[in-house]
Amino acid sequence: AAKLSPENLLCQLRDRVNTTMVQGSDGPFNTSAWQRYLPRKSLNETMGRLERCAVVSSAGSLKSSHLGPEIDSHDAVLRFNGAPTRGFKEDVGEKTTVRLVNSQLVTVEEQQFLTDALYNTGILIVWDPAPYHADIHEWYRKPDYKFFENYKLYRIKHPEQPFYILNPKMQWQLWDILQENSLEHIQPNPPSSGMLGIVIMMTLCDEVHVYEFLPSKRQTDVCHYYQKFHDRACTMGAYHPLLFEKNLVKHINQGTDKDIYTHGKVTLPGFRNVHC
Ligand code: NCC
Repeated sequence: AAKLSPENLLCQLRDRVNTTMVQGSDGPFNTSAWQRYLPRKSLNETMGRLERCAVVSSAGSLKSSHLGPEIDSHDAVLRFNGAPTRGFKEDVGEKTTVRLVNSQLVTVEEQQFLTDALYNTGILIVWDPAPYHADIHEWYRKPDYKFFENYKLYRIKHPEQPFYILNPKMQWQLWDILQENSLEHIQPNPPSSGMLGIVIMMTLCDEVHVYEFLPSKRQTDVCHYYQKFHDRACTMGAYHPLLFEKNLVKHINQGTDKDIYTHGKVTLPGFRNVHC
């Protein structure tokens, strides 16, 4: 695989990754039973036009970063899964515009998705690992986690909070680009929530700053900034092709290496600002 130039790679991402949310007109969701649950407005309409956006990874290296005020200065902030802000404002900020959660979190009882108030702010998006390039019907019959029931329960409990289901096709469109631009064979598992969230924000915003996805000088084996748990795989990847995701993001970074080293900060253009 020949490495593409950063400009070319951005064009590939812009043109081949179709980031959409499941809509009432999509295949198996095209029933009156589903119409009541899916948000009426598109994600674009709900979010409006955004200039500067931040994506905050959950990495342990955010601890003692003092990045909170900088993160909160953005028009919109995306966070992942159960990453809290309460008690961590100083390092990660307190604004949450979008929270991207995986289907395991929504499904598994112990995660308390239906009851923890952490999930009640901002726009929610859930994604589920679909079989490689499966069509939406096949995925609907066999999701990785059976999250649909809890999705509906959450919607009944919080009807005013926008809550989208990420169309599963985008994860493999993105994976194909990761594979084409890597010298090694990548295991056929979908990209991490982190990588998906970055691409979602690139579709919505003029400019995206990503924090501690590429680790700074604070790099640590501590998995999350909000837990004591140590595991190297959190940063390097085990199930998800994290290392390949990070190489790709490094390649298209428009910020400086110093920004990565001191702030764990990457600057990416929104797709509106990518001209091919
Ligand atoms: O840990 P997780 O990810 O929720 O982290 C969100 C994203 O932040 C980036 N990250 C995280 C830690 C770290 N040290 N370095 C990082 O770069 C990654 O991009 C990551 O995607 C996930 O991707 O959904 C994941 O979810 C967890 C877990 O399911 C949720 O936290 C809910 O409890 C997975 N962990 C386990 O299943 C044990 C993780 O593998 C992937």
